[in-house]
Amino acid sequence: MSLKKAKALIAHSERLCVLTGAGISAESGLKTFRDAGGLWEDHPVEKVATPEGFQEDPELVWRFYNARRKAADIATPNAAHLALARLESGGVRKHKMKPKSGANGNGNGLHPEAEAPITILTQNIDGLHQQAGSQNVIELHGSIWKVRCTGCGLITTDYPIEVPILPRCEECEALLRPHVVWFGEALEEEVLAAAEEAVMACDAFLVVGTSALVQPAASYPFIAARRKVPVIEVNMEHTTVSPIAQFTLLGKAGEILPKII
Ligand code: BV8
Ligand code: ZN
Repeated sequence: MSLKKAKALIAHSERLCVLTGAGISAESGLKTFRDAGGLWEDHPVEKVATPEGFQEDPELVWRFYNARRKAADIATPNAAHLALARLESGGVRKHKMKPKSGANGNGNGLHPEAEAPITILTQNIDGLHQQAGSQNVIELHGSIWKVRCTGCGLITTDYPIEVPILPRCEECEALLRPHVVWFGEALEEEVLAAAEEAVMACDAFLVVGTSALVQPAASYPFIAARRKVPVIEVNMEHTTVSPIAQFTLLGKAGEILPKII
């Protein structure tokens, strides 16, 4: 029953906002953070995903991110990523996406069309949504494929899968770091603004594969619910979002999303 209702809600939404987390990439073979054996358990968070950790041991951090770059390089989009890309391309719905203007080449749709039928806010840094063909993707926490100079801020995307350790900037010799948002670091202003615009403009909100523990991403479904926008959750378990969701569809995203899209 809720599958049918969820499907109808999505089919009739004019502007769907989708928040995705590590769970949507699990069926692509990428480990999630918190499930048993998740990534964090191999490394304490403060050692590999904080600026202090990088300061203390940049080699350990680069080894951690190189391992994830290798895993992300092997991974391919799964049925859940592909279903969201199909939804956006209008393959399954009446509206056609207006030709996108302004989205910058690196797939971070930072100037989403306000009336875009779908905006994906992803906490993932693996790039699988873009690889699946989704255009309107906002990478809340950056991208594993981008490397940023700690000195001059130069961002490059053409490093080999395994970044030579320790990488230094060709321009200013400073140390390079993954262009991702670590704990205790602020998300980029324009990312926050674009995300908030999408959450405030949506008329339906889909949450897929996230434990919804990390702020500010976890706040978005709650903001939508406060706007009386229906929230649909797809997860293997109940989360903090479940009490405010119209439905929590329990199961694998790769099986459920193709059914409701
Ligand atoms: C900020 C990028 C402020 C890097 C990530 C106390 C102390 C210190 C900080 C805080 C604190 N309280 C709050 C904070 C803020 C902190 C925070 O929220 N901490 C939490 C842990 C309490 N947030 C921050 O620090 C953020 N910045 O607040 O800045 C500020 C303002 C101004 C100036 C300075 C600072 C920045 C947070 C970003 C951190 N970076 N990632 C990288 O990836 O390496 S977070 C990282 O973890 C992910 O991006 C993601 O956000 C999170 C993992 O969560 P999930 O994606 O949900 O994955 P998880 O494993 O948890 O869950 C998987 C789910 O999928 C499960 O529910 C599972 O059931 C489900 N699932 C599994 N398989 C499937 C499935 N579902 C469907 N199908 C399947 N097949
Ligand atoms: Zn530099």
